[in-house]
Amino acid sequence: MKQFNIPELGENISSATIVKVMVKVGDVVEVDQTVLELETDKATIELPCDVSGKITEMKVADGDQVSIGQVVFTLEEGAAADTPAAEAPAPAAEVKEAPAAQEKAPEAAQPATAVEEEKEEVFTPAPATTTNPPKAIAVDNQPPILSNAAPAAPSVRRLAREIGVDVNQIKGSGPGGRILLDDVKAFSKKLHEQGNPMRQQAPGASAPQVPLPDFSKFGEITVEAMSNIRTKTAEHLSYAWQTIPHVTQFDKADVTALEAFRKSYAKTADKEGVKITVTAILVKIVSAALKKFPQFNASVDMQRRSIIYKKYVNVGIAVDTDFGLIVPVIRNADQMTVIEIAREMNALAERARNKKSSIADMTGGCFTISNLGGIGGTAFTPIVNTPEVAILGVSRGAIEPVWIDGKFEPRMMLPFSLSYDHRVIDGADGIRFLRWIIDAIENPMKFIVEG
Ligand code: CAO
Repeated sequence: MKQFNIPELGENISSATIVKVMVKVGDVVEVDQTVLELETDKATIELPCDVSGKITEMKVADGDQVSIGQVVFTLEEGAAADTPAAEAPAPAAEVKEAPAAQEKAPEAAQPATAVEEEKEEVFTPAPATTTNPPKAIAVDNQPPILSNAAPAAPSVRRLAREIGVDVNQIKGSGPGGRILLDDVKAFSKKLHEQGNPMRQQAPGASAPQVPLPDFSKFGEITVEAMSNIRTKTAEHLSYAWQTIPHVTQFDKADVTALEAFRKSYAKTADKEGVKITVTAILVKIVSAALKKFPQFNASVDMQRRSIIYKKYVNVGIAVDTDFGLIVPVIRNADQMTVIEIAREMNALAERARNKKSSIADMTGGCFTISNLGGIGGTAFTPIVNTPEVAILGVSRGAIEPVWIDGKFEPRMMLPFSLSYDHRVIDGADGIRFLRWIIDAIENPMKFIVEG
């Protein structure tokens, strides 16, 4: 009898949530067949099987929190499948059509008492969730401290999150101090009796739930459950917005010469099988800027009153996908040529859009670039991707009249919006950093000398 276990998913990843179990008891699985869709706080991953055989026992279900090494199912070698091909489980694409309903199913099917029996949750580090232990929240940008996680089942955490209660403030009445659903309800009631629902809000927790009006009174509506990625994005951005004092500075670079070069170089790049886009060039320049201005390649640890400076340069790229915003990371971008960056960026974006990102693709970022210019816009205020301390937004390049040597000249101008964490970066540094980037774009020779 063999078994399939949750493999290592990447550095600092100790657990994940099962979005979908794609096989069932009686199925014959092959090596490399996708058997689970897993989600960490960074990515959704389709997990291939590394063993083959007939599944004899399934030990997990949709929505379970699983840890590295945990047994997923057991198999018997060389046995025939129980189910004829026509009755085989729904293919991945079909299953994917109704993620929300599938995620909710196990919880809805269980009575409250059964939910209380759930297995102890192995808490997933997720910097943005309301389930962060209080100490972790106080640390601001730091990921939660695992050992401090309140003992509570996933359904209990979910209820707390949904009604805007910080589970870590609740004293559990269950065995070993375990927090039960009733504890959450009683805690919430007490807070409301005290007349200040805001008291339950730890820094970074999402806003308390204010009852919504019945919109259907005003017209037709449809209601969709949030996907896991959308939920995580919402929590992460709320956390960043509430903990980081944001400043955004705007400026423009004259990219006329850069655009002319891109056009002239297109054929050569073609031979390399890549397209040199503005984003790829920006990754290169930003990587050099991060070395020149280390306070932009940092994280804040308010608990220890310290700033962590990184000697490595990993640049995250915001990628727009059908299922939401994903930020894959180009590792050691400072050591790559623009061609290598372009190639890596394409590969990462493609994997992200096909839901094939690995954990390594999604972690370890130092700074993020969000280029919305391919779509449009003149400026925006990007939210810092905590625990990073700055993000560069790029809007649409356009030809503008620029006053040069006593006359207007048509120049291609690229707008930038740099947001940063004012706790560690002062305004003067912010504009120095942005001006250095613009200078490097406009004077590539200076960049070669200094960058
Ligand atoms: N101004 C004008 N044109 C731009 C531009 C800009 N700032 N940035 C890109 N373009 C152009 C490109 O040159 C290309 O045009 P051509 O096909 O004529 O050469 C076209 O727009 C498409 O570019 P691209 O998207 O294929 O390539 P990219 O490397 O510039 O960008 C990526 C890659 C992954 C950043 C982009 O595809 C993307 O997903 N952007 C959205 C990011 C996002 O969602 N940010 C929001 C985060 S906060 O919610």
